[in-house]
Amino acid sequence: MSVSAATETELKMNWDAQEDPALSAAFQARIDAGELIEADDWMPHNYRVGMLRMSEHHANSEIVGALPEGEWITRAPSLFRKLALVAKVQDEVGHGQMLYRVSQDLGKPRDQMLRDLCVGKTKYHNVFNYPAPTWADVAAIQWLVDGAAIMNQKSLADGSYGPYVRTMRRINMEEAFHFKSGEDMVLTLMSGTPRQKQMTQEAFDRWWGPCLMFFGPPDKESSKTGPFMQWRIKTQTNDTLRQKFVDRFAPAALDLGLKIHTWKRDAEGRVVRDAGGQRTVIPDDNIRMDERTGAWGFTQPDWDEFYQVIRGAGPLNKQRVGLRRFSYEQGQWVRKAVLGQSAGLPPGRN
Ligand code: FAQ
Repeated sequence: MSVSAATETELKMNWDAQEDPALSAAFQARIDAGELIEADDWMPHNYRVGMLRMSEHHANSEIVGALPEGEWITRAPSLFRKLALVAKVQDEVGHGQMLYRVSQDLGKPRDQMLRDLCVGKTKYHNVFNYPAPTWADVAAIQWLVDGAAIMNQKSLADGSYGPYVRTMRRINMEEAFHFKSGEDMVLTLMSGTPRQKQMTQEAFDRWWGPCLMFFGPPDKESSKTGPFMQWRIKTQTNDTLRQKFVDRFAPAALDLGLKIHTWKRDAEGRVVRDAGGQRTVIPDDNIRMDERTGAWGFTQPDWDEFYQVIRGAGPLNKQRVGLRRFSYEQGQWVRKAVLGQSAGLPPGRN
């Protein structure tokens, strides 16, 4: 069996769409009054498509996001950590299921979403395209990635689309457990042997930059922040959330004894690569608190890397999408059987 991109439903933004002015004004008045929009309410085409894109991107991220940590279930260092990790990975997949349900109600069939993900037609979060080579990476993911997710999702829980807002409230409660578990794991490792501390520093270096990118491109490059904020699909800009993340995690990392690094740049601020494409790690000298504002300075991540990763050329994009595709193909006979269609045999048994 091969998976092809879906063609049935093409839901695209259309900024030339002519909406009924009276309905649009009434819709905006409801948003401005802080009301929640429900699935069967009238909504402008671009609100529906924008909300669907966000919710589908989020659903995709949850199920692909289960993969880097899922790889560690059989290698967890103790039964206690293994049980916590199994529960965590199961939570993330469950979040994906809830978010696909929210997305379906906005007009895109679930099977189409799964197929679009399998062929790279739709996106998922940049962070899940990186390897997790050590147990300290699992700790860094639960501390930093879940920490970033909570920060973003708390702001999304103040949004305008009822089904997504209610899902965010539920998900955020579960993410808080993941974050606490990550904090405990990082603390344990940083209280351990010199080798464990070194391993944690290396993992932190791998995840700090991708987590800065987690909140999306700088505001000046973000095409959707303007309209999304007007409709309260987003309630804070990418740069505001990134700054909050740094204010929360830079001092916490330093307190734990971690160092914050960045890449060496040229005079124009571009990241320097050697002939083999390698970058040089240097201390981030901008990491300090502005006593006047309380905000922490930091060096921007490598935005060229961000765009490469979200366009499908990150370190593990092919493997992550390939595994989703494999699992979609393996499960096809089960989906058919559930629907009462002729299911045939599982792959490899015919
Ligand atoms: N990665 O104009 P903007 C989790 C794309 S779940 C990939 O700023 P927007 C739990 C963006 O789609 C994490 N692509 O876009 C967990 C757009 O592409 P387009 C998932 C990104 O929509 C933890 C283009 O760049 N959370 O972590 C990223 O206003 C551990 C231009 O960007 C959500 O999805 C990115 N980081 O803002 C699970 C939350 N950033 O449409 C397992 C909901 C931007 O032009 C383990 N989503 N892009 O093709 C959002 O908050 C927003 O959609 C943003 C992007 C912030 C992602």
